[in-house]
Amino acid sequence: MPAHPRTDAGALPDNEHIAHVFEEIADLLELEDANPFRIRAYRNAARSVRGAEAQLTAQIRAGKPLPKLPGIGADLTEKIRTISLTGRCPLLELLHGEVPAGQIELLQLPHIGPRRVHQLHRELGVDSLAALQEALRSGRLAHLHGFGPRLLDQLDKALRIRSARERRHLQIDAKAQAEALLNFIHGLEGVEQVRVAGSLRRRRDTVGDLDFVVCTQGNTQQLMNALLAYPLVAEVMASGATRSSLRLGSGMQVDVRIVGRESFGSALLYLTGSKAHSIALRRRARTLGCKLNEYGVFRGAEQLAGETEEGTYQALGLPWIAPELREDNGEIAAAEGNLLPVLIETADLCGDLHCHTRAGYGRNSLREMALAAQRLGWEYLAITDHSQRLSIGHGLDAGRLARQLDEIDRLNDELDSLTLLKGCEVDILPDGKLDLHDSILARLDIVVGAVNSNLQLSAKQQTRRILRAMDSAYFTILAHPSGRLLLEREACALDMHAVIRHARQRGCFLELNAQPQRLDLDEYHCRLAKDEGVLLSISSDAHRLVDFALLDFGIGQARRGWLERADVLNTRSLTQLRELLRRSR
Ligand code: DGT
Ligand code: CA
Ligand code: CA
Repeated sequence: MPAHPRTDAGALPDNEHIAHVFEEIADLLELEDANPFRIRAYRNAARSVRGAEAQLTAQIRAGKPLPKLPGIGADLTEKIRTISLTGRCPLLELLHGEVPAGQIELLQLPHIGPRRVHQLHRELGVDSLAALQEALRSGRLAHLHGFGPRLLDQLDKALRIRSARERRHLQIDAKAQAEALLNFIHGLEGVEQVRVAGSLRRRRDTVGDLDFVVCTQGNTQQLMNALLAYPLVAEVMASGATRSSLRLGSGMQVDVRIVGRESFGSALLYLTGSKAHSIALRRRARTLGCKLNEYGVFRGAEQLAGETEEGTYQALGLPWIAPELREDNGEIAAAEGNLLPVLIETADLCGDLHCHTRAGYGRNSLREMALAAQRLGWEYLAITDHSQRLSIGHGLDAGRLARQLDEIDRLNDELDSLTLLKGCEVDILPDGKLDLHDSILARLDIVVGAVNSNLQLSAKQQTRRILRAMDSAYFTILAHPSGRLLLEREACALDMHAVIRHARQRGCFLELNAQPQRLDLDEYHCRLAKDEGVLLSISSDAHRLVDFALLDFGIGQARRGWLERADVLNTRSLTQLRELLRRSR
């Protein structure tokens, strides 16, 4: 599944996008008590567009006539044309102006359609998320007809995820904003050094706020004033000569500390955290008869360290500890015993085992993907477009996959240093069967099995489903194992430990999907897989050339999971990889 259904600037509206617009129109019309026939027309149109064989926007932009679609007359054709050419739909914008904003927000919750929004309004006067939350908490919601315990539970979960989203940010979004501000601070007069600290430096999957440490030997107040003039600052919440808190226009909060050279390392250590790691370090300092704070390590009045992080750790009798490990999960003991892992780096990767081309949901051709991978210096790239089930016009059936395999053979003859591997992202059906026949799977080097539907099964059913899929002789890698979408969808109920153990028995592998919205496996299960001796594939799940760069996020997560080069499948040479894949059969 594409992890990012977000619309990026410049992307063409695809059929899914158009269908979604029509569905939203139908929902809003229903909220307005519009004519039922009109509402139904938009619902039918959505279904029709979704089922279309061709991409409508591409047809229109190529000047071709639209194919005949059931239920799409002149008026809807005109709307499709407008959406395709401008990305906008005036009717939808009009409706957005008419329907109360709170009701639109309610509509975006899962399991809440127009009828329930009406009911909430009519019977409880609820027409905003806040009012719904209140009704849920006070127990009033439970009295409403049709709002059983299961639905209440689901709503509670959805509301909690929403409020988490308001507070936290994807690492990729935090990183972009941090880099822009970092550049700005770099350019200010008197700045000797500036570093990002906090959870972003520890490369956590989501980030609450940004933390910066700035080093100057000059006047701190002057520097702070210059810093607060950053054009994207929306609000200064607190400000002093050496520390400030501000909010950017995006809503992101930023904490800034300015320190002198003698304390830069200790301030960086302190603000990088985590809090638990800092507390453990301070305890250690005390047992050594010293004191650790953001200014340095002190014995009495004497400063032993503080200028650098290395020096600060050293004064505590420890080697430098990578930020990704600083969670008080055994890293201090490991450091003490000189047993810190040598963490994996992006340069250790020899290839990527999960990506998509234009034949599936991707944007680029097979050849373009291959050449980009070759330029990255990789030895191999596995092409893994979706299998038929996700299709609705897109997934590969056996025939189209077979043609792609022939194309891979031809390209492999042409390519110098890169080898394309034959793969497929195959749906794991609800009963645990794979979505393609063994006769075609047998022709593949890699079968990336994925749960892309029925994510709500019970833990027992979901676990059984996945173990069964792994039992296929052709199964090689379990894609995005938990199914979570950060800030959007929680992980499936699943006995991950059982999945990991089964992978070891079967000799197959789990994926660490590097899409910033997935980062799935999480760090905890990465470490568990390592301990159980199951290799992970750090995969980009690229849908376009630039997505290969997303592997960095996967590497960050892998490092948080203590992974070393040897723990990762795609650090192996092609020969070693082929041997491991052969053994998994
Ligand atoms: P976040 O922003 O929620 O993603 O997570 P962090 O880890 O960036 O947390 P944040 O921004 O509250 O604080 C940044 C670092 O500053 C934190 O990792 C440790 C340090 N810090 C903040 N408040 C305290 C505190 O009350 N005590 C201690 N020891 N350290 C703190
Ligand atoms: Ca922070
Ligand atoms: Ca902070």
